Amino acid sequence: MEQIRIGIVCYPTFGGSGVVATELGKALAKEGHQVHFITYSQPSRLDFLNENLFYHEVDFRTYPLFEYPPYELALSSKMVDVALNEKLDLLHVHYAIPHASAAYMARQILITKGLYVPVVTTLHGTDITLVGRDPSYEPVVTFSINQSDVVTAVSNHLKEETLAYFRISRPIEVIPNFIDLERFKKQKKEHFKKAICPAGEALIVHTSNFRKVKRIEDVIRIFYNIRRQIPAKLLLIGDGPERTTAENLCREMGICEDSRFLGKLEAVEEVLSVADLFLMPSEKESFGLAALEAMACEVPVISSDAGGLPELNIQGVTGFLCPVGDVEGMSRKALFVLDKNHLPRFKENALKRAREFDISRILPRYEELYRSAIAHSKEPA
Ligand code: GMT
Repeated sequence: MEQIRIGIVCYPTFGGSGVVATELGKALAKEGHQVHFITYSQPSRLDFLNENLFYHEVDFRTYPLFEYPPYELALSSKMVDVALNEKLDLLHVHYAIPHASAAYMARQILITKGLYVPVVTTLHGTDITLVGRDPSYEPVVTFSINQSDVVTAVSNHLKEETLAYFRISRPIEVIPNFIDLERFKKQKKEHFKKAICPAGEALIVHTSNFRKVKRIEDVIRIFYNIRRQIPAKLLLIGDGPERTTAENLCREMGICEDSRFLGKLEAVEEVLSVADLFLMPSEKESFGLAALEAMACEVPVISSDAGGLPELNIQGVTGFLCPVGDVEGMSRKALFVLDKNHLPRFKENALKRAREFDISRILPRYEELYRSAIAHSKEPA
């Protein structure tokens, strides 16, 4: 198999698109491809050594004239530099803003140097459903998607949303999020469960970046309803703008004793290993990677029916889906799943479903797409 030299651009933060990009890069490197991450800081999951993995930091200078340092220009320049020096075959950018337009600029500069480096753009969610639609970005987002050599979206729903809201002239291929079942699997952590749930309480977990779209308040209210009926504990993993509001709500509702905010925990799978139920009541969710991680650890999911969630969570099989904001419905369904006569079946189904998104099934699709983009780029114009 011929090695491909790939430049990956993503947000290095604790967030879905960055996680997908980093895990994809790691898996490609293990397959023997050479992967160059180009970001403004080390991606949080880029945590192991492999001879095929490289990291290039985008350093951007500020100047007294700049109220806003032009990150996108620095990123394009870095892409050009890495593409030339590392002889990249392809650039794969995750999250359209500003990565797709920065990649377009880099590709055009490289053309003037006699090189055509195709650009693959993966749309992840809020770059389309929220931020990208804003008139302050929309023309650039539309242009840079249309200028990409290949465009992928992480769910059918996201593809449809993209086609509905932007004038897209390119085909969009759907490649769903994936999971590394070697890492995300139920581990024996009984001592941990005993420490958190000493009286055998049900353990409810939520993971997110605590943005408004995640509806953290619904998580707290659903938990409140569950806890009124059965002994239960809540663990919240992650951090973000809505955390203070969520903490205040826990205080107001008198459930601080039974809920704990864990912050940006790296070993999410250890907590998921002892969880009984995962909550994802999001207002928007293009795929729901955090729910897939839970399912891989045998945790059923109660979610909203927003975005691409129905493409992952199967109604009555791996959990339940209710309309956005239906706290009462989600609470009732949560209690149904937590019933000891039902829980084992839901757990088993969650794992079964997660297996369908095993990275070994998804990786070849990206490799195929890369090869075809590279082959096309070599065809005479
Ligand atoms: O969930 C977030 O807000 C983070 C966001 C991101 O781009 O970093 O996640 C999006 O991409 C993930 C990976 O493709 C998807 O699994 C998430 O569903 C999607 N989030 C939203 O659409 C809100």
